[in-house]
Amino acid sequence: MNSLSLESDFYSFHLRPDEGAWDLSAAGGGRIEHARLGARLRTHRGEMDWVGGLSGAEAFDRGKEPSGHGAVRYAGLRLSRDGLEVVAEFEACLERPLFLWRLSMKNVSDQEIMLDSLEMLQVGPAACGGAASRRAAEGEGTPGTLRLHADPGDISFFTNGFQSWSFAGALGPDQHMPRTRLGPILWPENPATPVSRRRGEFVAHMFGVAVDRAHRTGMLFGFLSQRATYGTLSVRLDRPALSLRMWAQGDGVVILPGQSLTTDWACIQSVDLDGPDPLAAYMDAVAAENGVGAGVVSPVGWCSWYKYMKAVSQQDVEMNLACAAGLRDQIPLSVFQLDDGYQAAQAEFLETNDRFPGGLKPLAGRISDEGFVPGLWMAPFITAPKSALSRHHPGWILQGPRGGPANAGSTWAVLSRGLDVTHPEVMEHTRQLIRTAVHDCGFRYLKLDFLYAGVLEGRRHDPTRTRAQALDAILHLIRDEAAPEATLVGCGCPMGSGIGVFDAMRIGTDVAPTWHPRYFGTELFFRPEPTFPSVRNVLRNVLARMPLHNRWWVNDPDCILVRQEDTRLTPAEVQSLATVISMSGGSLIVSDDLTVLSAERIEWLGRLLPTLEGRAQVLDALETSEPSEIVLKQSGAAGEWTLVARLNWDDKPRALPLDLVHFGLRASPKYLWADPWERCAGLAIGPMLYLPPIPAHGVRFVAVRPATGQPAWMGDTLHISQGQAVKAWRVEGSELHAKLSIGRPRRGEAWVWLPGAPQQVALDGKPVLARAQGYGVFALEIATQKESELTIRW
Ligand code: 9PG
Repeated sequence: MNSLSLESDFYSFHLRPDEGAWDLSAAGGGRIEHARLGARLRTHRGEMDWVGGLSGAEAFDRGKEPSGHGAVRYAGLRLSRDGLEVVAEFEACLERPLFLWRLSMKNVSDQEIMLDSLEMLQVGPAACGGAASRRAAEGEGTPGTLRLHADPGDISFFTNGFQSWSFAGALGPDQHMPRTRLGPILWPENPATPVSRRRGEFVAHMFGVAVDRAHRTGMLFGFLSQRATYGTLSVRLDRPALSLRMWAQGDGVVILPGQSLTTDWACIQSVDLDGPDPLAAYMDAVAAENGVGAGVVSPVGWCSWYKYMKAVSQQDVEMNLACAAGLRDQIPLSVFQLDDGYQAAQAEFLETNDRFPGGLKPLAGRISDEGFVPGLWMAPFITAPKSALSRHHPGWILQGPRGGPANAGSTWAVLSRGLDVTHPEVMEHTRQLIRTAVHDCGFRYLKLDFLYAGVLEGRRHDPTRTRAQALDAILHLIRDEAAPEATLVGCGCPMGSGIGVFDAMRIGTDVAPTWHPRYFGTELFFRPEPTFPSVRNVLRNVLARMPLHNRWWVNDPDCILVRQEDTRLTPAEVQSLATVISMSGGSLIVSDDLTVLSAERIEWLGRLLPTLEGRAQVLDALETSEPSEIVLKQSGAAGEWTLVARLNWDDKPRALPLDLVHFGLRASPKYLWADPWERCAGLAIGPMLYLPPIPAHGVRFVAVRPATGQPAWMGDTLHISQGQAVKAWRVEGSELHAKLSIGRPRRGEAWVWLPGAPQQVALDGKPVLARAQGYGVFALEIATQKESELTIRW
């Protein structure tokens, strides 16, 4: 057979088995030529790589068939040789712009085979590390080419980081892959992935997107799941052709005679950079592939960590609990979560220290009695060298590849250890931990942290399981034990392993009361750290990983800090954090001492509740690591409007006009806008909105709608949505009747546009002062009840 082809409206794919090379052209303009497959394997006798050749393979073609991703055209090849059976399968989705493939290796010999990597795609001169480059170096065949456009323009690459805290964002050819300067002291990223120090050379985990900024097009390369192996990409941004290697990490696992390993599906998706939701096809396919259910509503609550850290006491929790109960009408929180610091000793998550004399179960009871959901932090897969667990169960500690315990990073000033999560006793121990916390103590919200410690490189009790399989098994055990009623939040978690397991997932590093990273009073050394606690690093990841929200899980952006003292954050920085967290639609967890919050900051927090539905679009997320253009459409009784935010990442104020058509508004001669942080509103002529300069690290956040000459609700300080408080809106002649409610009483300012000067404005029958702002805009001071009636006559 000399070629195998698959066609869809989106792709045309040709594989030449004899050369072991394939081509793919996308209707979007992207083109891959002469890409290679391969595998790196060993036996105890030496290497036995497969360099992708498939000559003599038996073809099997099931034609067109249904799949979890709509109808597909399917074809595959099977080849047996040298004790190995290789299966390569390909699927062109007919209803969505996805092309899928996977590889399977079966050991048909009588000896153990060790798998180092499965090479899904190698193209370009620098598809480093793989069999193809070695083969190319030996003069065999061409290295292949990858082009996003016939006439390549300005290129960037979006990289997804390995775990919750890892960097995510777009980088250009002149940039370096962000990396820590703290070496092995910091928690490891995917320890099996080499990171280049060259400019324009990047790695990505699970997925990455190569983008041609000039031609507004791109291609996503990724894996639909991470259940079999961790899937990794490395890329070099050269023009005109890029180099890309996409591989499944085999971790050196043993494939026993008769056993096989099949990769997760690899995937290509064409990307229209100016489309409304450029990565939607991939993001939805991942959710479907991992069986993600209906999902939970975004958790709203309080967490002890960013105020009290390890010194937290029962009294701190109880004081905040009483305060939260008292403030319920202003800030209706639901979850009350105790973080790290309560434990009697390292890795003993059910025994409390003397700052918690009452113990965990009574505390959960108190929280419940006050009407909140009790939440607890635990880090089940990490421990300290001297912990009781390490001493009593040395066999539970994961051994590194070169002997000695594997390093889980220097957390809390000790070189911590990871557990061997394939060990049956570790699994049973974990099951007991979850059972006790949820079913015995009554914690219905668990934040499970430092989960990467379960996938360190090392020699496992079960050598036939990849790191991805090991984590997958224990996370599903946790999910099953916790039962569906408990909300599970992943943290420090390899991202792909959490899909279909966690209700919410931390998608960035820790927040801190500082914009730039800072440690021991110094910013100098720590400022460039890409994953060190700081608002800057949090915002970057929240914006980069926005498309995951409400598909894979609820995004947890990490806590919001609104405190006015004991912080280095300026009011503008707090507003940036509040605006981005809020527009993300993800979890909203405050981590301040509620008893000392000023009235102003309580009012700010109150605006954010309930959380916004949907997910914002970040227009420049695939083009820069400091994205600054955020849009979230709204509709309701008040009509249709758009929330637009523009961030200023600079250390000094900047005037940044907003081009409303660029932000997705329809062209209109006039627009109405309202800026609730600045408490002002107005009418703009033409689509360019010129507002005062944005402070350093601040945000310009406006609600905008085309002006139609009809009475309009423009925005308010009642709720961040700028209009969801309006439950009914009826205009009769020169009278307006509106129902206002956010489910609780609230005081604030609102802006309306009226066709004439108001003769009478009343809320629940009481007169309201309307201040003219010019051009038909009026500001109203209002205090709504749980439900209120606004009438205006002009
Ligand atoms: C509790 C915290 C909070 C926080 C988590 C996680 O490398 N380190 O020393 C290190 C310490 C803390 C940390 C991450 C790394 O933060 O993200 O929300 O729960 O643990 O210890």
